[in-house]
Amino acid sequence: EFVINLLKHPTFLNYEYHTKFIDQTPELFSFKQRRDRATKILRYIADITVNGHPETEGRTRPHAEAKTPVPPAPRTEGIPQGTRNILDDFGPQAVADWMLDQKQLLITDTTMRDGHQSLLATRMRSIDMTRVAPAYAANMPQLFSMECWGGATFDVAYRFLQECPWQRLRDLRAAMPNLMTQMLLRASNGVGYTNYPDNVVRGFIRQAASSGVDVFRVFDSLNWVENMRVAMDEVIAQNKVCEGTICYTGNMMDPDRSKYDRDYYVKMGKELKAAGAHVLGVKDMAGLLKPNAARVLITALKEEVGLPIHFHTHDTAGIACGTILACAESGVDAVDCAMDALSGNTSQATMGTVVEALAGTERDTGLDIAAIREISNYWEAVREHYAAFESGLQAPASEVYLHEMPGGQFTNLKAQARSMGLEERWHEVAQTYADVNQMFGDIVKVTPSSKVVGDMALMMVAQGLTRADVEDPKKDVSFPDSVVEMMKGYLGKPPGGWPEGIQKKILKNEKPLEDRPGKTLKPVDLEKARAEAAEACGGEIDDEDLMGYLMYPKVFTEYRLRHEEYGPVRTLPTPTFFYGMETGDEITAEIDPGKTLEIRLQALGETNDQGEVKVFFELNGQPRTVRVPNRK
Ligand code: BTN
Ligand code: 3PY
Ligand code: ZN
Repeated sequence: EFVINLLKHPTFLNYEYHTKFIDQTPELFSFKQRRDRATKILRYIADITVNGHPETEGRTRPHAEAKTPVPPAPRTEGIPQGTRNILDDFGPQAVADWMLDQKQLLITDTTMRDGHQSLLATRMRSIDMTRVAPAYAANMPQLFSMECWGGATFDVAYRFLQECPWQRLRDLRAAMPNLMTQMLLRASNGVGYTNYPDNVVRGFIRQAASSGVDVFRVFDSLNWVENMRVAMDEVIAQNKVCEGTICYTGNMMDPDRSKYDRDYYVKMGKELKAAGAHVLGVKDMAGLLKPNAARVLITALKEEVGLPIHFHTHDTAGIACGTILACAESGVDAVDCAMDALSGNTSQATMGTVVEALAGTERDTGLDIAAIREISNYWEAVREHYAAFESGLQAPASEVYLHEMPGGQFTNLKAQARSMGLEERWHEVAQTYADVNQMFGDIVKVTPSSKVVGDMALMMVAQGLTRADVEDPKKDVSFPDSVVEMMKGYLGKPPGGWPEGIQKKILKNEKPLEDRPGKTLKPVDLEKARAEAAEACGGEIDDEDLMGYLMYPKVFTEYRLRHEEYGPVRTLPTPTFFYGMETGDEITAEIDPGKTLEIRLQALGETNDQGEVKVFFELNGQPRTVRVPNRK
């Protein structure tokens, strides 16, 4: 073992060792048994088969007859040219110029990011995406971009799916070389829930660009442009498309809520243009923009800002297609849609419907409706396997205009309310969420500010507190940590600052930050962090891993330790990953290109005195036995 460790050590391999190398390299003496990857995967399957997957326990199971999703075949030979070719050959400004020159309404497919984030709690696994990616590349080359990364998908991949999000990105990039990939980036919050030091934000963007992101939709959860500059500058420096984004909130047509009116959005649009945005994003994360307001907003931004506009909305109230058509009439350049089978409700507008509605008009999208139907049929079959993560939401609801929750938060908050025993009081939670928003001064609510409002609302409903109770200077209230941190200025500040009364009550005598947090957060010593991560994970930390660790130290470390135990489980089919196998089942898992495991479950043994079960497999025709603890 010692010799093997020595021969594999990078320092040794690079001839960089010296006489003290053995004394100073303790990992040479760590002889933790290393199983091969096939054995690790068998252990995983055995464990899930015997004990179940914690994430699906007690949840709705997929239909027994749920079909295996079959991706559509390419409709042409070779890979047609797409937007990625413009970016690669001529750069991001050429992409923006090209957008302005188009008559057709350009469409971004959000299925692989916001679609499942908003409908299936972000639980879609990479294998279900990468299998259909070649069909997108071949059959839908007219798409503007594929939103397939960022937002909540980053930490959910590590945390719940036992996958590396960077690998997903590289695989999708390789499978769709002609389409621009797109990510959602929370500016200084990266893909996390709080501001990170500037060098971490920059390092993350650099890595994302090099691993395959082409379009960065950059937003700030309080619409504070000052807090978006570092992220935008780095995207621009990487020669990728910088979509500087306005978050839409409230109701711009309501004279009683004049804080966010036409002029507010135009001013922010101009600031984003001055900050270097190639494209102006309009992110209606809750689906609050109504068609009549959309005409006013898009017309104003087109006339007064002059950048190409990319519009994003949610169908929570059931009106997203209508709003998109109003935007299209008003000259919007690009819009977001989800493939039919993962659209509607808290997700995006239905792509096939928008394409049909515009067919033969001036803004005809140029997309092939038959190709859309085929790909959507694939997603329909995929969705069946995620029944455990469906929210049970039955219908669109105009209540969104009251609470203003983002589509990506709605079902999460509902699940959180359920876990606190507040499910019966959901409409009270919704009203309280609206009250908290007013108490905080009417703010933009989008990750992470939306999570803070949600935390506060749940706390108030659970403790029976009203807004008046919370605001009463004489009443003692213990605020959630996230609320205290937001009032300290750790997420930046909203236009006009925080309401003084509530801020003072929360902070007592502590002074809040006035500057953006990145101005005072100390840069992270990256090589020190890498060493710390390597120590915690017991293995090498590459640049992608380092960024995972910096965003989510605990989540990343736990992922890595589980990876050491269970191997590349991302290669398992989704039913196997969540439910294990039935006796007699046979599956395949491609652990490397061309290296495929054929796995058959032969039998399950009895539980022995030590509480262990023997699980009998056939692996590529050879019998293999694995023992796992029975925790049931
Ligand atoms: C860490 O890994 O050390 C930090 C993880 C922080 C994740 C935050 S906690 C609340 C919120 N909900 C999530 O699912 N993620 C974030
Ligand atoms: C995210 O930040 O994940 C969002 O989807 C915000 O809308
Ligand atoms: Zn969204």
